[in-house]
Amino acid sequence: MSLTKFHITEKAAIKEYYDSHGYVVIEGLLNSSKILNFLNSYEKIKHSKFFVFFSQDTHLPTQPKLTPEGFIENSMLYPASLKLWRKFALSVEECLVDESVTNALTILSGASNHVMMQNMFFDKSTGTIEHQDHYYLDSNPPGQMVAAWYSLEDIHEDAGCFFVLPGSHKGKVIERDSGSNFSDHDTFVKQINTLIHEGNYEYRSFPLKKGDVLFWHPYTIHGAHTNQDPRFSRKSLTAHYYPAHLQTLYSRKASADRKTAPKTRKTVNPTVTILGSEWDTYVSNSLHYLRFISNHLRGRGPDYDMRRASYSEQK
Ligand SMILES: O=C(O)CCC(=O)C(=O)O
Ligand SMILES: [Fe+2]
Repeated sequence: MSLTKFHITEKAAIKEYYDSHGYVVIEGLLNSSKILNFLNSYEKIKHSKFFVFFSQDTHLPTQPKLTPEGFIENSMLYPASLKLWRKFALSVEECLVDESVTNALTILSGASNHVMMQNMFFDKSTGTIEHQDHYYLDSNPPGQMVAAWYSLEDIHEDAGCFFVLPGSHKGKVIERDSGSNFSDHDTFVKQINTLIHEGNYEYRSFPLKKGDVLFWHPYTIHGAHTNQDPRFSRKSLTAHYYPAHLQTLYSRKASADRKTAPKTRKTVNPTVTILGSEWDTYVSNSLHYLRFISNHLRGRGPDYDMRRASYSEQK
């Protein structure tokens, strides 16, 4: 099936498609020199004995484990905050705040300034379970966050493609009990499966081309298929942004009570900041090392897991 893609100049059509389907693809949005710069710095860190990152799929601090084909098994959470690895973190940031991307965000959100609240890197598909991002993070008022999935290579159909369930953003939204610290995650996974069953939604997969970017709504159900052929990587970045005049949902109670704006840091693009101060990035990056060692000594497991292989009833 051919995929509908837009050019960044088709502003009205982009917004209309996003509002009605809950996602939109803009082709060739990210230029290849930024992608190349990222891939070069990635090749360096992935072979480092000292590189520790927080794994997005298993929710644990991890060292790169390479497949026989040379791809990192785990996905990275917050690669733009790994400031102990400056060049790598900067190369991620330069992709995620590219002017072409912020132009697209403005078309979708109507805002001229945005805050990036999360980012991820996948070398290969980790088979992400079906979910609505709203359960994990969103803007406050909710529903205004915009997520983006960046294709860093031509993605093969068997690479474990990212997928969305078009129109699912218009259905029921599953809320998180914000005090639960994700202890209701298993219930959430079941509730999403019920929604999919009841809504009889189509799964639309995206074997996108290098530089294409897919934007989706925080209520849209999405995930990724399991890799079907270990020769194919699925190099991709993702990021979640909210309009700068709004707040974040589920923000820590203390800062919500004080009504203080969350700390943010500047980026190379004046219209985007990133949640968390410069100092926070060094602290969190250093904590990955401490937690990595302490988990190793205590045999501690994750709070929750994003891989479909960990949920036996998932396909
Ligand atoms: O790329 C994936 O496998 C999942 C990414 C995702 O769900 C997200 O960034 O919100
Ligand atoms: Fe997601």
